[in-house]
Parts: sequence; C-alpha cells; structure tokens
Amino acid sequence: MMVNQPIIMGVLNITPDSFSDGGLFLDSATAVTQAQLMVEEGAGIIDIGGESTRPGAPAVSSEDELKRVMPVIEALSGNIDVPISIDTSKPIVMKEAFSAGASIINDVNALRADGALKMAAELGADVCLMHMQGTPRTMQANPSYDNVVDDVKKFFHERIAACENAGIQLDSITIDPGFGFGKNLGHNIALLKNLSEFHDFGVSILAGLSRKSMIGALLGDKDVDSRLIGSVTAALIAAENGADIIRVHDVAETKDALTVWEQIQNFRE
Ligand code: PT1
Repeated sequence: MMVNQPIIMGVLNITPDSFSDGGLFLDSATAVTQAQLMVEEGAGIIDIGGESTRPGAPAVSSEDELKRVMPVIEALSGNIDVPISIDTSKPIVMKEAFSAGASIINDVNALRADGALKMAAELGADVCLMHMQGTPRTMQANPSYDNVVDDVKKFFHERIAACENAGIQLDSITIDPGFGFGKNLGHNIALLKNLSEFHDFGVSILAGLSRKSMIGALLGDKDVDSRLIGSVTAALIAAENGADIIRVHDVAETKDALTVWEQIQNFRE
C-alpha cells in the first residue's frame, strides 16, 4: 500500500497581534504574495483568519474580523490554485468568506456558535471541527480532563453527530484535537502520541502544532522564533500517526520533511 504525505495547510494570518507573524500581513497585496509563495512551496490549502485564537487573545467583533479577511480573500480568489479555508467561528464571516471564494470552514469552536452548523450546511462547506476546552482568553488557566484522549473523542462523537443531523456528510468533515487549546503539555503529548485513534470516526484528521508553546516547552522554553525544527519534527510525528492535513507557518521546510517521509514509507526492496 502506497501512502501519501499529508496536505499542508499554510497559515495566512491577518491579525495585527497574530502570535508569530506579528502583523506582517495586514495589507492584501502582501498577503497575496505570501499565499502564492506558500502554494509554490507546497501548500495545498491556504488558511485565512482574522481573529487570533492563541492563548490570552481577546475576542474580535464580526465587523473587525470581516474588515481584516474580506479584502484578502477577494484579492486571493482567482489568484491561487488551492482551496481557501476561513478560520472563524462566526456564521456571518463564514457566509461572506464563501461569497468571496472560500470553500472550507476551519472552526476552532467546532460549529458550536448559534447558527454556525446551519450556515455550514447551507454553504455546502467542508468543515474542520477543532476541540477546545474553554475560550482562548482563559483556556490555559487550568486545563483538566479525566482522560484527555477519551474526553476529546467523546466531544468529536457529539459534534460529528450534530453535523450529520444538520446535513453535513462525513466526507466533508475533518477533526482536529486542538493542540494548545485548553491543554497542558502532558495533554498535548498524549493527543499527538495517540492521534491515530481519531481515525475511528472515519473522517480526516488535521494537526496544528506549528510554533506553539508546547514545542517551546519541550525545548526548554525556546521562544517562538526558535521553534522551526521542533515544529517540523512534530509535523512528521503527526504524519506518522495518521494526520491527513497539517497546519503550518513554515511550508517549504515542512514539505521537505514530509517528502522524505513519504518516500521512505513507500520504499520496497
Ligand atoms: C489549530 C489552530 C487553528 N491553531 C486549527 N485551527 C491556531 N484547525 C489557529 C500556543 O500554545 O491548531 N487547528 N487556528 C493558533 N492557535 C494557537 C494555540 C496558537 C496555541 C498558539 C498556541 O502557543
């Protein structure tokens, strides 16, 4: 059996406080150039978000989120050959983003907001359901689980059922354990080590580990600018454990690692 390397989702953040790109992509011309570069480097999806969801980040109004993402989606659509995902929890942002050319909803809140399930179904969207305990503002205060893998699986069981009830089919659904979203280091490691268990649902798996504090912590508290090799290593472990999509900032470096991995996997004497 031949294996394929996971699809790389390249992160294009447009938030002025985005945790590792610090407001680099506020201008849509720059954003388009950056997205095109990521596609050349091997990204198969471009993820656009106008609300930072890193630990401690404040909530953003729909108006501000739309002001950030819409010019970029409009500038991008027609200018890149890969699908655009919109990283949002708000139905109005989903709707406007799709009208401008987005085709995937990446929701860190797993379509739990009022009207989000219905909107995703109406749009005929592919959806990524991410697990988060708490909210970005407070989630790292005291994350707690009986058994993190079982608890997150239970959450997906419920959210996948809710999607199916709303008319979203299994083959349109991806699940994501939400590394760093209401999880301590041990929780994050348990989820990565046991990632393949999430295939029990018969849907695709996404892993987002890029530049996160868990990588810094594993490296003796390295800061965000020094997490590249740790992030690529974590991406490779996610691939080994069955991730179908990997969300990253450093596309070219991740692509090389996954390309080597794929060829070794498929080698037969
Ligand atoms: C993710 C993800 C995301 N992560 C999906 N979407 C972020 N599907 C935004 C830290 O611990 O993993 N999956 N959208 C970014 N969020 C974080 C969270 C950034 C935690 C940093 C940390 O440093």
